[in-house]
Amino acid sequence: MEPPKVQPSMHAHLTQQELSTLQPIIQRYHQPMHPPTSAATNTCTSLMVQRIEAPAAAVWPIVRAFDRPQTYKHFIRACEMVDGNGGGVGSKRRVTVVSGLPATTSVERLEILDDENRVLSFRVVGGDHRLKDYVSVTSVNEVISDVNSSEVYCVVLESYVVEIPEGNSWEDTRLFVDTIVRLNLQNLRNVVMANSLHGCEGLGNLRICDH
Ligand code: A8S
Repeated sequence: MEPPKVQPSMHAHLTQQELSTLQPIIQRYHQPMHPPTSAATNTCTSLMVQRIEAPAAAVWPIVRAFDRPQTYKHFIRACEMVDGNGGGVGSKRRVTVVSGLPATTSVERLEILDDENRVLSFRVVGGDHRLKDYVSVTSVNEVISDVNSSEVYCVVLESYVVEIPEGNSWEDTRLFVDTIVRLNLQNLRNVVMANSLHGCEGLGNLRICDH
């Protein structure tokens, strides 16, 4: 089965207002998802969209913290830096995933950390799992509300390219990875919402308090 092209289905989920803001970012960071090589037939790509009712200043610090993915990523139990401190391209981290997955660890290299456009990208370079050559790009985009122009919210985009593991189909791979990414992005929204509720930043701990 021919993999569907990313663009039309994705655009269907975005409003005109969002699209005009996001177009340059999509073209620059989320578009080169179909590498023009023969290997392309063996890769799976996708793009996920998550809206968060908060300004980028509340979302980007969480996403950009390459050394602390467990703040919002669902299946990550621990993270240690194995090269650099996460502040620049080339830093590497080793994440340990929770049990029950077909994986234990993943070694990941920071490929893009762009504070101006709020874009982070990493590549899987090792570890014990089945997602070879996984590369993702996450961008945090602030959009002006078309209901009330003094309000802003975020559209977080996450695209990925991954090699289809031997013995798996394109559909299996896409379902597996889309599910992980969707959960991560939903959790990111929950963390941002919990932070704004408690007037604190970057912690992501939901605490019960009486004020
Ligand atoms: C991310 C995205 C993904 C992480 C996958 C897709 C992973 O950490 C998990 C299970 C695996 O089988 C592969 O942004 C791997 O982290 C949760 C260990 C890489």
